[in-house]
Amino acid sequence: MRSTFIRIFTTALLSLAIPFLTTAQSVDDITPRPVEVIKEARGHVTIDGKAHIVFDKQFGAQADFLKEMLSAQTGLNLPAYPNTPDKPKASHHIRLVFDNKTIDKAEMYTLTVSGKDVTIRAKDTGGMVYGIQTLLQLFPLKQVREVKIPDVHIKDYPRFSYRGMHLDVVRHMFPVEFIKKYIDYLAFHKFNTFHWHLTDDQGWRIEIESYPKLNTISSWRKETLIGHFKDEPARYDGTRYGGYYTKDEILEVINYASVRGINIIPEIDIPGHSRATIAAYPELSTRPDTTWNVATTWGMYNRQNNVLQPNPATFQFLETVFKEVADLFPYEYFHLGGDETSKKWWKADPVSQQFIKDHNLKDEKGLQTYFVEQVAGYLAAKGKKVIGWHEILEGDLSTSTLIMNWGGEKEGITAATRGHQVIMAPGKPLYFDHYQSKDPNDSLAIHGYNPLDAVYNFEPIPAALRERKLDHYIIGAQANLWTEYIGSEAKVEYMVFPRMTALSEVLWSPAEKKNFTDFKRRLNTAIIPRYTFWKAKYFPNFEQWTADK
Ligand code: TNX
Repeated sequence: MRSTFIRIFTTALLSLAIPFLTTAQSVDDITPRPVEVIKEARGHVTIDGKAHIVFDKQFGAQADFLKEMLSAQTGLNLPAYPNTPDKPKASHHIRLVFDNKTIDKAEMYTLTVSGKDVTIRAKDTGGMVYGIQTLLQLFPLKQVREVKIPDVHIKDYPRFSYRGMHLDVVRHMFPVEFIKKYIDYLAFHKFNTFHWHLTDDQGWRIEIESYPKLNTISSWRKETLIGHFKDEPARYDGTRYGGYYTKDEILEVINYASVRGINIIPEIDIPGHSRATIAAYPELSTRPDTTWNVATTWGMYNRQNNVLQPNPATFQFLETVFKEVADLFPYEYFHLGGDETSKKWWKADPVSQQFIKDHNLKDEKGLQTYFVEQVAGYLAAKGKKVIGWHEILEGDLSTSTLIMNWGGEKEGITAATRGHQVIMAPGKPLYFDHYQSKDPNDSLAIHGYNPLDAVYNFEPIPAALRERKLDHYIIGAQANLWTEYIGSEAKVEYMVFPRMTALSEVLWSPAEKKNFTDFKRRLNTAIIPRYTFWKAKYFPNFEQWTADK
C-alpha cells in the first residue's frame, strides 16, 4: 500500500520534471553544415510519444537505429512500422522513404518538416543515416514529452566521397564496446569510413586461424615503454600487454558499422612494421636464426629490424593471411600498409639481394613494390582493391592502387599526377596524435602542433591540382590517430574532439559554406553539449591555441 503510494507519487514528480513541450534545437546549429536549408516560416510538426516511425523496406535497420537514438536522446519511444497499407494509423510520422528519383547523388538525403510529418528521403544507407543524424540534431538533448520542429526543407550531400577516421589499436588496444562508440562518433559526423589499423610492430590484433602463433605470440608484448620514446633512459612498465579481436567480435563490429553507413578498411601493415609477425615466425625475417621480441618501444623505423624477407615462406604467409582476412571483411578496399619500410635490413641481407637480382628489380624500392603488387594480386583474386601509404609510390606501381598520403601536398600532387586516386591524410594538420596546444602541461603527445583552426582551414585539394584539372583524383581525406601515447578511451576522445568535428565540416560541407567563427559558435551551442551528452572528453582550450601561436 505504502510502496504503491510512493510509486505513484514519484511517477507524478518525474513527469513534472520532464518538460511538457520543448522547442527543437536550431537548424542553424546543424554540423557539419548542410548544402541547402530552406526555412519555411509557416508552422511546425509536433512529435510526441504517439507519433510513428514509418519506413520503406530498405531502411528497416535505420528505423531501429533512429528509434534507439531518439529514445536515448529524448526519452521519446516511437514505434516503427514498415510502410504497408495495413500499418497502424497515427496523426504524425517520421517517414524514412526510399527515393531514387529526386535523390540523384550517392549519400544524399532530403529532410522535410512540413504538414503532419517529418520525411527523410534517401537512396542508400549512408544518405538515410545522415538524414537521421540531421534530424536528431533538431531534437533537444534532454528528456521531453513533445517537441515542435519548425517547418524546414534540407537538401544535403557530401563534398567528398571518402571521409575517414583511423584508429591504431596496436600500440594500445580498445575494447569492442569502444570501437562501436568510435563508430557512433563517426556516424554522427557523417564520416563514412573507419580505418582499423590492426597490425604493427607492437602487436597483432586480429584472430588468424591459419597462423595461430600470430595470436599466441604476436598479439602480446612483454611490457610497454613509459613516457616518450626519446626520453633517456628508457623506462618500461614491466606489464605484459596485448590481445586481439576474435572473428566473431570483428563481425559484430562490421554489422554495427553497416547499419550506420560506415565502411571499414582493415589494415595489415607489410612489408615493414612487421616485428610482431617475425617474433612468431622468424623464418619470415631477414635473420631467420634470430629470436625477435614483439616491440616494446615506439618509432622502430631504421632503429630495429622489422621487415619481411622475400622468400617462398613469406609469400605463402602473405597470400594465406591476406585471403583469410579478406574473407572476413565485405568491403571493396583493403589496406596493406607499406609505410616506413626501412631498406637497410634488405641491403644487409644476401637472400633479399639475390631476390632483387633474380627478379630483375631495380633496388630495394623495387622490392617494396614487388611486395605490394604480390599482395594486390592475392587480393584481386578475392575481388578487392588495395590502398597503401604513399611510400609505396617509391617504385613503379599500377594505378589501380589507391594512395593514402600522410606526407604533404607534394606527395599528393605526385600521386594524382601519376594517375592514382588519393586520400589526403597529411601529418600536418590531420595527425590527431599531435599536440593541439603548446601548453607544456598538456597531456603527452608524439610531437607536432595541429590546433583546431589548422584542421578547420585544411583544404584537401592542392591548388596545383585544381589548376591542372586533376582535382578529381583527390577523393577525400582522413585523420589518423596513432596511439603510442594514447592509452585510454578518455585520451582518444580528448585527442579527437573537437578536431574531428572540424574535419567533418571540411569533408562534408561545400567549401564556400565554411566559416570558422560560426563553427566555433556551433561548437559551444550544440556540439560541446553533445560531447557532454556522450560523456566524452574533449580538448577545451581551442579558442586560445591557434595556428599563429
Ligand atoms: C608514422 S604515418 C607511422 C606510424 C606512427 C606514426 C606516429 C604512418 C603510416 N606510419 O606507424 O604511429 O608515424 O605519428
